[in-house]
Amino acid sequence: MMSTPLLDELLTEARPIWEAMTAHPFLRELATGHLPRERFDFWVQQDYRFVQDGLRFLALLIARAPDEELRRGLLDAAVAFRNELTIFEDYARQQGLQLEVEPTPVCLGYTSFLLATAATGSLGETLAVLWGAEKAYYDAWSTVRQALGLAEPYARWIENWTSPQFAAWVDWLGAQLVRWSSTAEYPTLRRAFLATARYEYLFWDMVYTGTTWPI
Ligand code: MP5
Repeated sequence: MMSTPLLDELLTEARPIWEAMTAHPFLRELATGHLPRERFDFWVQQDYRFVQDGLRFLALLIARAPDEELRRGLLDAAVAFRNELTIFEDYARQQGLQLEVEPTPVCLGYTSFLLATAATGSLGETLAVLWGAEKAYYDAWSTVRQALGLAEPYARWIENWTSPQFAAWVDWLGAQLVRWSSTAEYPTLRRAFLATARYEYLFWDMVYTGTTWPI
């Protein structure tokens, strides 16, 4: 994985929440085969919503990308996101799981934060948020893979977020973040990255506890 002073600084500052995220009971129970299937299915439903809004976020970012290299890399990612939706849809079909669900407060909060950043944040801030979300999934699913390998029924998801192609995409994004941010905006980037790490933790916690709207 790529390492630069900026990326190291972001990860170092977020370390406590990052470690809590990768050690979350949802991931621990998933990795040891003890996660109740209904908890996993709840994650499937909410993450499907997340990826759908992730595509809208990417589209906003593509529209703002100042050069061809950034635009094309993000376009390739949009195709990958689109293909990822079929993993969720295939699973839902096999399990008879409904995917048309309302986003929970945490899911809605996180996706609203993403879309607001892409619409009104700086380019560097938006890349910091995207790199944070992708690196979080790479690290989270890598801990699952270390314990479980490519075990069913999770193999396609584990493979999706731990493959060499995904690792290369996360690295490329980190390089774009370094390329498109100035040292003057580092404090803003740190805040955006930390908020992303906190939302990543909250997302696992929300699906683990089943936290949704009160009524
Ligand atoms: C990702 C995700 C990774 N699917 N869900 C959350 C809550 N965070 C990050 O994004 P992608 O588009 O699936 O690679």
